[in-house]
Amino acid sequence: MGHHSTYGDPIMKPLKVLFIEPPKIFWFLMGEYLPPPLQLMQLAGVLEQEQDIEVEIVDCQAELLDWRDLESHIESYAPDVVCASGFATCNTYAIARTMEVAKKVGSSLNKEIATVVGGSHFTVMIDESLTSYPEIDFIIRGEGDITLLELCKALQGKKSVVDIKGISFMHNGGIVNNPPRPLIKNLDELPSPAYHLLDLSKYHFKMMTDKGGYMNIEDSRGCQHNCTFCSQWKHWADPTNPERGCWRQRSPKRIVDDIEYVYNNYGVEFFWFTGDNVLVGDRTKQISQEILNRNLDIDWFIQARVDAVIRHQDQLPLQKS
Ligand code: B12
Repeated sequence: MGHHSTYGDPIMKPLKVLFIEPPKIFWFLMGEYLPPPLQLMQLAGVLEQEQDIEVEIVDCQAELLDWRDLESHIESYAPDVVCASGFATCNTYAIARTMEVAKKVGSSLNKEIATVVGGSHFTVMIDESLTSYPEIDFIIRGEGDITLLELCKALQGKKSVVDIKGISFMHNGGIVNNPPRPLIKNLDELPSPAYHLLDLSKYHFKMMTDKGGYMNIEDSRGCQHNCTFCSQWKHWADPTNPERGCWRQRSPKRIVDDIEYVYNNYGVEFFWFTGDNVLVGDRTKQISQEILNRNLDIDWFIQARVDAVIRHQDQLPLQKS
């Protein structure tokens, strides 16, 4: 693959970033399913807006690639940066192994690949992760969109890593935790996920629906509650008030714009909302209305606290229709 870019400074080679969903052990609990790696598509959507960054995603699950295939893929794409998501703890070893492979390939090309991880697991397990897995160069804590973009700029030599809020890394044998990054105020300002970087016809969730395809849709980040058993509100808490939940939403219009785009362009008919407590106010009513107005024949799945379901039971028939 060439390095040619039609944009930007023709002399400067674009930074090549490879997002990897590693080979995983099949998780039987949810029946036959293959989930789309939304976090990678979301982060890629932000990076691909930059003219001097080139982005690719490889989903080893969807493409049926084993570790050896992944190694050849990294070798042939020859990225400068490799990223993977530790959104669930059960994937940690697979992520560490991915970074180990990337470092191995990097050295064979006589060039070291920078390895970056993020997600809810790594955000809370910084010390253990950086000391147990020296193949991980950077952990991005919490909200990753802008932090990863800034880290890429630093790797291009346009910024210093010291100034990047929300990252942790090893330096001179010690762990450096840069200050936390303030949250994005308006989630509608983020670009849509880079859907076109994956073959969306591969994803499905048979146990949930007879409808075709499967896509995760971000409707909100965080939660207004502080349940003692849950890690999610902490993951998305405002760093200036870390002991309280913080809930930010995308507008119903933006959410349904993404649904409509994926439905029209890829024929996907099943959508899993990523929010932890989706039933708040009359928001789901507005989302249902948008879906009905646009004649989208889809199934959508939401998660909500039981008290919210009882409080908003009047909205349920509209969601079903
Ligand atoms: C959709 C979803 C699923 C889907 C699909 C997941 C997928 N992509 O494959 C399904 C239903 C398949 C699923 C399965 C499971 N899930 Co789940 N899931 C979610 C849910 C609701 C949304 C995830 C999402 O897409 N969010 C939107 C994205 C954009 O947010 P994000 O992942 O946090 O990413 C942002 C940052 O964290 C960060 N970031 C994340 N990764 C990276 C990587 C890099 C390089 C960088 C820079 C930044 C970065 O930047 C992103 C943008 O800001 C979350 C809860 C939640 N609200 O997030 C639980 C959640 C991730 N799931 C969880 C769990 C436990 C599971 C299961 C183990 C459940 C089970 N017992 O079977 C399985 C694991 C399956 C597997 N083997 O991977 C836990 C993980 C907790 C933990 N520490 O382990 C969560 C947090 C729920 C919870 N409340 O506890 N899940």
